[in-house]
Amino acid sequence: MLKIYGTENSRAMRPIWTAEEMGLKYELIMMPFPPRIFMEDYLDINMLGTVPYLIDGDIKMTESVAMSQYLVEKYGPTDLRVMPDEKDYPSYLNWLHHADATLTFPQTVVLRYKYQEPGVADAAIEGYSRWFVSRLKLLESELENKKYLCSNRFTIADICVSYAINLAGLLGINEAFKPNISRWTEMLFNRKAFIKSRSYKYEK
Ligand SMILES: N[C@@H](CCC(=O)N[C@@H](CS)C(=O)NCC(=O)O)C(=O)O
Repeated sequence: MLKIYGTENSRAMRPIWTAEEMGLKYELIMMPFPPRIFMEDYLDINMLGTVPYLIDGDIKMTESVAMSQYLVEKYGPTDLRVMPDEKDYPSYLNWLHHADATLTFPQTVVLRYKYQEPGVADAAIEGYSRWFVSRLKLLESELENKKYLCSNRFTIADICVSYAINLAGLLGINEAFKPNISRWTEMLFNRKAFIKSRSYKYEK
């Protein structure tokens, strides 16, 4: 059976939310954060110590966006996927990559120096928060006249990109909540599958 390792509010929400939307059966292992410190055995499973980690038979994956993409492609058909013959396919690919490579990346620096190593690089918190917010220009303008990012329907592009806004809320980066982004995430974060994906907790 499909197995996902995660921690609360981490990027694991991307594959979990995707699996929930699709009604897939999966085993979820919730751990304390960061697992490389609080659950050292986890390094025997995923040598990077990062979450999420997905196992499906012989398949092992360490990238959250790729996991969402894998689930829709392997276990579809589903409207969550944009097909290569659709007009928005290149934009879909761009948003999937933008989600982690451009948006979540600066947030990782904020998380690290605000909560994991306070006092070590305080200036990076403010600098990388500002950098993240300035990178939201593209998303805010894309959502000007759109309900969803691609193909006029809810897809994993919405899941993967909006995770960064959820994280911004947790990190206290309130400037992220620009008008179009706020309207869009209010709708997305009311979905049953999102609420479920955020409800999973680590229990000792
Ligand atoms: N690009 C990877 C990044 C994975 C990653 O760095 N996850 C964070 C949590 S959201 C993590 O595991 N941090 C803890 C650590 O680095 O020890 C992805 O999208 O899954």
